[in-house]
Amino acid sequence: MVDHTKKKRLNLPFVGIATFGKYEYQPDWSAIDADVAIVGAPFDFGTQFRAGARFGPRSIREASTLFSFGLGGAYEPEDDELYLGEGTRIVDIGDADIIHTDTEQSHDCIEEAVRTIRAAGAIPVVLGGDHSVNIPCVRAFDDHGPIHILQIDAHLDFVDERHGVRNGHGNAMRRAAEQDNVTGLSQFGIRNVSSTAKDGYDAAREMGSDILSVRQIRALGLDAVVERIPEDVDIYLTIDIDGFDPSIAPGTGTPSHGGFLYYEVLELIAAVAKRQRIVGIDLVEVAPDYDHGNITSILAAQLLLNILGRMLHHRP
Ligand SMILES: [Mn+2]
Repeated sequence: MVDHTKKKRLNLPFVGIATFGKYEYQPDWSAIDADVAIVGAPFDFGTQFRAGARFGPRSIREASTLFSFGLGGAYEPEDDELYLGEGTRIVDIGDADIIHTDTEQSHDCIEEAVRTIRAAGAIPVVLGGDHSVNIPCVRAFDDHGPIHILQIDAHLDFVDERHGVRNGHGNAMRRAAEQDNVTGLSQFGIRNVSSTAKDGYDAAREMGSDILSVRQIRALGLDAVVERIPEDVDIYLTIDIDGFDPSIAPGTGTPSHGGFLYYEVLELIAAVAKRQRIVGIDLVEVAPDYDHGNITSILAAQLLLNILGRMLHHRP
């Protein structure tokens, strides 16, 4: 009989505790020592249609184990490059605390998590949660130099207020645009009806936003689209999973047909990561209970790991 106590564990993706990518769990937020720190923001009281994104972080973590075969990194035959190889310093610090019914306290906890990661010198990657979690994330960058927001989304999320609500998932990009160090926004994938009315689009354009639909991006082509993003500024990336087509991302609260496919978004972000610094990321609106095949969470995990691989590989 083989003595398994002496054997190195194979540790297949379905074995063990599901941290993000099966990277180390660091529950001590005063001891973050990494290039990238993952934190969950399981908050969905900002939704105006189907809730459920509070279960996004757990679902994305579980899906992300698929990409943790322990092969010493992710070899990409198309690029002939090894991404996330030995020496990759990614940690999962768990979740921000969430206080039921209380948006302000919950957002404060998310902001504190992002500030803590930044103070440790790591790049924060936030797993939502609905898109309102972007509000405390961008706020936590208020002492950073100029940043440009790159948003992948079906919806503009540029509502000023509705019935006094200013921090729901339809307000996020408006709050970001109001912040002093946010110099502009690229809002890509925008289509169809959402909470933002025409006045919101007018305000966004006035406040420095470049709005492109999926069809406009396809007509322009990748290079022309990348050229439209200012080059001399750090990028904060916010990815709403509903920017993708519901045929590949059904597990979300407000699906909108006519969305992006996987490589359209990965190639765009990879080109940006090659050119300039991406200083923070949130990926939001994965609501896994609407998708029993879990392809939405797998998409989220695959996209994030491939973005991180390219960011760390091309790091200036
Ligand atoms: Mn959104």
